[in-house]
This record gives sequence, C-alpha cells and structure tokens, in this order.
Amino acid sequence: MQEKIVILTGAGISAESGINTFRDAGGLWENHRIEDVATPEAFQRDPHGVQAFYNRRREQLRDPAIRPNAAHQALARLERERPGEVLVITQNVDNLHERAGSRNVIHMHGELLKARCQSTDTLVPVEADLAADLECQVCGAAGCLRPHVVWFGEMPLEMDRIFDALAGCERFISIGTSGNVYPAAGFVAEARAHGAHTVELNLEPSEQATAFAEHRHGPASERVPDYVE
Ligand code: BJW
Repeated sequence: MQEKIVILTGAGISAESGINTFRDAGGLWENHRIEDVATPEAFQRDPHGVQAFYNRRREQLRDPAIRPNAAHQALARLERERPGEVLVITQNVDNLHERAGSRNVIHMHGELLKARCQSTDTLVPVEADLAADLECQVCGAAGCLRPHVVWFGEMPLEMDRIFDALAGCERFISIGTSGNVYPAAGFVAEARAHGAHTVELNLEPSEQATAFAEHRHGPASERVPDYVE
C-alpha cells in the first residue's frame, strides 16, 4: 500500500486525554530515571520494578476517564474519508488511536497492553497486571514475558515499512512529539528529502521545528481538527 499522508504522533496527542507525556513538566521522566525503567539493562537488573512501572501505566489506560480526544478522532475521520491514503505511525504505547477508529496504525515503540515471550517473540494480550515471575503461556517458562515496548538501545518496530511510507508520501504531519528521540526525530528530514510537504502540529516548536515547511502551534485537540478538516 502506498499512503499519501503519513502522520507521526507522540505523547502530546494523548496529553489532553489525561496521559502524561515524557519530557514536559510533570512528565514521566521527571519522576523516573530512564536508566531505571526504559532500558533492557534495567529490566534485567530489576524486572519487578520495571513491570510495576508498566503496570501502573496499564492501570491508568484502563481508567474509563482516559478516552480518545478530538485529535485522535479527527485522524480516524481522515482515514475513513480517504481510504488507503492515511498511515498513522505512533510512538505512543497507548491504544487511543485504535479506540478512536484509526485502523492503519504502526506502533513503532510497542503497545502497553501486549507482552512478548522472550523465547519465541510471540505477542500475548495483557488483561491484568503483568508479574515479573508469571509463567509464560507460550513457552511455559516463568519470567519469560516482557513488556512489548521498545526501550532505549532497541530497534523500533516495522522500520522497513515506515521508511517505504516516508519515501512515498506526499504529506508528512508530525503531532505532539518533542523530536528528541531517534529514529522518529529524523522522519521529517527523510520525508522532506523525498519531496513531501512537512507540517508540525505541536504545543510549541519542537527540537526538529526548523526541518518542517509549515507549523501550527497549540493544543492537539484544536490544531489537528483545524488542520485535517
Ligand atoms: C503537546 C501537548 C498537547 C504536550 N498538544 N502537543 C545520540 C544521537 C542520536 C541518537 C541517539 C544518540 N544516543 C542514543 C541514540 C538513540 C536513542 C535516542 O534517540 N536517544 C536520544 C534521547 C538522543 N534511540 C534509541 O535508542 C531507539 N532505538 C534506536 O535508535 O535503534 C537504532 C536505530 C537506528 C536507526 C534506525 C533504526 C534503529 C529506541 C528509542 C525507544 C524510545 N522509547 C520510549 C519508551 C517507550 C516505552 C514507554 O512508553 O515506556 O519511547 S522513550 C519515550 O520517548 C517514548 C516516546 O515514544 C519517545 C518520544 O517521546 P515523545 O512522544 O516525543 O514525548 P515527549 O514527552 O518528549 O514530547 C511531548 C511533546 O508534546 C512536547 O513537544 C510537547 O510540547 C507536546 N505537547 N502537550 C500538542 N496538548
């Protein structure tokens, strides 16, 4: 499939749904050190602590007050109106794009409500808390399930499909991401080098702001519907 519109989303699109971003004031990295919770070494050293961090975030995601906002809904509508033309690449591990109705979504940093068997790479849904010593339903070994998220130093998911989409799209829209984390932070340069029109929709100019041809700053729940409708 060759999508004409490629949209990269980050934590800012879910902020108004009540999910903390990482690097804003009060964000996740203010209360947790990356080296303690978001690296493969941290998981090896302290699987209970890392699982507890992700269990707290899963619990938050199950809170009925956490719902898709107008920005997620506008992207889902855009996909319905332009079938086959829209791809959402999200860095977010929440499921708010899907809950809003988006179907063509790549979770390049994984998904909070899935776990992965470390022996077979099989994905399993996580319905309740994930215990560090839980027996893995797939391989039978205890402690073999890890959160299905991409930590620092690990390869993000579906990169071939992403780079194909960036090379072939007409428009690249980045929403609610600080542009600090690679390879996602480099997508604007990649899309632009292949001739796409590039647009940043963010609360404030991101680290990559100068790489975009067009900018609209403000809350995603306002800027995204304004832009796509
Ligand atoms: C709003 C808003 C509202 C708020 N409306 N907007 C030196 C140079 C270059 C690279 C490296 C380097 N040293 C190391 C690296 C590589 C490293 C990296 O990038 N490090 C940097 C910190 C320098 N990257 C990696 O290790 C990645 N893997 C890798 O590179 O593999 C090799 C490779 C190379 C080339 C091709 C392919 C592969 C893996 C990165 C994994 C990131 N993982 C995390 C955790 C995921 C699991 C979890 O959720 O716990 O992903 S870290 C965290 O940051 C999370 C996010 O997805 C990611 C990005 O954050 P995001 O979404 O941008 O959030 P914030 O908080 O930063 O920004 C929010 C924005 O929203 C702000 O701008 C606000 O203003 C805005 N906002 N409210 C609109 N209402």
